Amino acid sequence: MAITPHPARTLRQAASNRYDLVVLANRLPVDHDTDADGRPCWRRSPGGLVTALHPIMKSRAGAWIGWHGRPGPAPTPFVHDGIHLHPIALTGDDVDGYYEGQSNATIWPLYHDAVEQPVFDRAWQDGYRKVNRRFAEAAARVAAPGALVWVHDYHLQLVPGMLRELRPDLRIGFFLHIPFPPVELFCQLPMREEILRGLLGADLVGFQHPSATRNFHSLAEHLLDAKVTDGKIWHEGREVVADTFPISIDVADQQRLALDPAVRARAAQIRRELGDPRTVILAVDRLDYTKGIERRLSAYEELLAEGRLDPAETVMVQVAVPTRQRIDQYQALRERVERAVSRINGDHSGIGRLCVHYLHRSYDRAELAALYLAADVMAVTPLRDGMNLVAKEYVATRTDHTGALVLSEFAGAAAELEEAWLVNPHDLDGLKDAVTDAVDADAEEQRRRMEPMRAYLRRHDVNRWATGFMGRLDGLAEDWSAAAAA
Ligand code: GDG
Repeated sequence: MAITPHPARTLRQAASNRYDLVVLANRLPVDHDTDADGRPCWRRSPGGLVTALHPIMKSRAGAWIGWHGRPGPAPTPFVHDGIHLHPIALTGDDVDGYYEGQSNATIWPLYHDAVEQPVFDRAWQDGYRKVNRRFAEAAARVAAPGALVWVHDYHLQLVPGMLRELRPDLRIGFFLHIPFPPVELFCQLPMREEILRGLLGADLVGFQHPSATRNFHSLAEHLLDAKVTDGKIWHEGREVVADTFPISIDVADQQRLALDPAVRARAAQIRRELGDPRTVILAVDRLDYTKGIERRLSAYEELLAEGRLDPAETVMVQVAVPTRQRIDQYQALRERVERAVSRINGDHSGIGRLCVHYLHRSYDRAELAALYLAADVMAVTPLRDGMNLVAKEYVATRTDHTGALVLSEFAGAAAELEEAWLVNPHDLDGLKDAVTDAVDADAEEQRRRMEPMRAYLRRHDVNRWATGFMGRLDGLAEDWSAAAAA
């Protein structure tokens, strides 16, 4: 992974340039790190968004605006790995109000079917407005005349509207990575109209799943009396297109990892370290209440207790990546999950033979790929999820068409990976049946399901997602220039 010294390589020119393509996301695509000599440096973040946008950002010499991850002053704009990075400063209060409060304790649970109670706090709303304005103003400063600006995710829903006021010449796209809720739920939001108007500041609004797009259309009709025809929303004399663009992964790169001899050797070693069980069931999630970790553990616990899974032959590996650890609901979830894991292990494990390996940490991509290779069954059971890239990564890793994916109907990925064992995670009996069916599936059944999913993914990789969205926005821009010239 490329490492650039920080901030010595800052390019002064980056601060003064104006860009034809500007991306805004809560986080910059780099993380603070230290190099081999202990000096601070930046390291490219592992996330899928970075991978997706990197080639386009490089070829179009784009700029990326985002938070650098620590409260306090922002570093000077700099270039990393060919992308111009413009850090946004967040104070400690901004982190509390905008990020942990309004974004992650209000909007996040509400947009995920309120599977946890959203918290409404007026001070957080002000923080959200203030930080969204900061992002919008930064974009207004660096975008070239007529530039394309692509705003990402639920943290920045006011930005399109704010930016349109500041710079009506820009073409603005917005993509929501998480679900968009039904009207009745959305309408709980005290900022509901402000957020909807913010989103409608974009020319193109993209969602992961057709149901999210439909919810957005209905909301515009319901709340603003907007006219919706053919996916276009007429709002304040403008046309806003809302459509579905399911995100994906870098399939070729995932396959490359899966075929790497070192990764394959590591997968074999993992199985040995787990005691060479007949069945390895794997789950990989951020430790988030939307991911259905507790339901999955309950299903596994009941299957062991009923003797439908043999604890001497079955191991579950649960990777639970630490996330949002300062938020109360996440601390409470961690306690509940850890209690459940120790209860299952107390009741069903033996000496040197754990039923659940619970790993509360993050892993690099190679180790994750080795885990995917080592797993007979991958259990992805969110209560609600925008897409779920882990499910796609598992399928892309299984180059020999073995393995079995149990996938929640409430993950966006279920609309595409239709051959998985699709489950309703709220239906514990259904979930248990799906897990045992997947455990018992023979090689032929595994191939029958895996082959079409792999073929689908090869055709729908992340590059197609990024170029599809950008191409659509570019196309809209061309339509308008032609209309203006006519
Ligand atoms: C949001 C939406 C939507 C996981 N553990 C480690 C690690 N990961 C990587 C995975 C995967 C990514 O993180 C997780 O993506 P998901 O899609 O599963 O979930 P969210 O983080 O909730 O993402 C989601 C996504 O945005 C994209 O639009 O699909 O619905 O909620 O790529 O491999 N990466 C590393 N170490 C880990 O331990 N490096």
